[in-house]
Amino acid sequence: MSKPWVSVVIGSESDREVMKNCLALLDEFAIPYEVKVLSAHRMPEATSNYARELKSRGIKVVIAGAGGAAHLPGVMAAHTTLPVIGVPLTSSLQGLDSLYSIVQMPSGVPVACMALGVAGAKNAAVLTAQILALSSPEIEEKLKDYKVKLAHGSFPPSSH
Ligand code: RP5
Repeated sequence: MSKPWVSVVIGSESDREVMKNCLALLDEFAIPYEVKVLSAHRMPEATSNYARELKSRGIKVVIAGAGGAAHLPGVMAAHTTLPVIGVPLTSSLQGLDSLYSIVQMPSGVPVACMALGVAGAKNAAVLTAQILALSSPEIEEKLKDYKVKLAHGSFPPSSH
């Protein structure tokens, strides 16, 4: 297996089911990734240590999915200069708590906030591919194929 380019961090095992939609698309784009379960509040030191080391390990993009107060993407962004894509997951308050936590990052520490749930999980993979395609003609080709498949209904653009 090649060295991962993408870190997919989830706040709990309970987030994995929805985030599988993200992993499936990363596989489709042949983007090497690793998945880590890290809670920013239950495992604060492990989370910050992991975030700090990502760049030196060759990771290029971070995807962080979390529910509830959903501070995980923001904590990752606090500890790295890599782009962080946040996926708000529904665990309470219909996911509005997660959405607001991720989208409303204070000035200076951005997180690219996706849609809630499955649509956001998928879009996180597509946005990651678009970032990586800037320096990878292979991924650019796969993105073009993906858009053709989308147009033909092979990947129905589900919103949930
Ligand atoms: C967050 O709290 C996780 O991202 C998850 O979405 C939510 C619930 O976590 P568990 O109580 O299922 O571990 O930290």
